[in-house]
Amino acid sequence: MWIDTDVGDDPDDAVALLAAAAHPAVELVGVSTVHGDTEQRATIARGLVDVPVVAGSRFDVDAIGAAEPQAVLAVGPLTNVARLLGAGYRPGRLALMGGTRRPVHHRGMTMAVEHNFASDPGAAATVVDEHPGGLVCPLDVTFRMVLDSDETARLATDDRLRPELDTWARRAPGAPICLHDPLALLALAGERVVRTERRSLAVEPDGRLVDTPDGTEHEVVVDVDAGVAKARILALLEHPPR
Ligand SMILES: [Ca+2]
Repeated sequence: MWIDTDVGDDPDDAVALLAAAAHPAVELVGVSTVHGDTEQRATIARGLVDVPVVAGSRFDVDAIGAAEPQAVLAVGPLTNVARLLGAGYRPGRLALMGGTRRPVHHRGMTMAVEHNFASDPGAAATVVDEHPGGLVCPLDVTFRMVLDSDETARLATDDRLRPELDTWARRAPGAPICLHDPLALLALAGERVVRTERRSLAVEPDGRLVDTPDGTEHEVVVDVDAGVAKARILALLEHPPR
C-alpha cells in the first residue's frame, strides 16, 4: 500500500500512517505528501514510518511506480492522485477519504463540502470520474469516528504522536480528535467495520460530491460501527501484531 497524505494538520493522518505500518494485512511501501508545504509534511511522515517518503513537490509517476503498490490510499486533497492518473498510472485498488454525500455538522459548523475535495475540486473530479470502482470513504460517515475523552487519553499515551497532538491542541484548543483517515485504511484493508454500497458519483466545481446517474460507479462507505472501528485502530497502535 502507498499512502498519499496531508499529515501535519489533523492528527488523524499520523494515526493512519502508524496503523497502516502496524496492520497485519498491509505492507506499507511508500508515502507521498500533498497540499501546502509538502516538504514539511514529508519530514513529519519520515518521523512516523520507516518507508520511502516523497514530498508532493517532487512527486511523479516514477516515484510511486518503482514501489509497485497494489493499492493507493489517499487521505488528503487529491492533487497527487490526479497527476498519477493523468500520467496513465492506474493503481490496482484506490481508496480515498473525502467528499460528503450530505451536509454534516462537524466542528461547530455545517459542512456541505468536505475539506479534501474543496481544496482541489478539479483533482477530486478527475479521480472520481476517471477511476471507476474506487473505494470512497466520505465525511458523512467518518465524522462518527470522533474520540471520547477515554479514547483520546489512550491515543495520547503514544509518544510517536506527541508532536502532532501538541500541534493540534495549539491549533484547535479543545477540539475533539476524529479518526477520519484511519477509517479509510480499515475499509481498504477489508475490515468488516464498515458497510459499503455501489453508488454513481460526480464532483461539482466547488468540490461537492453528488450521487447522480450520470456519474461514475464507486464503492462508497455508507455506515460504520464506530466503536469497534476506533477500538481496532487504538489496538493497532498499542499492540502492533508484528
Ligand atoms: Ca488527511
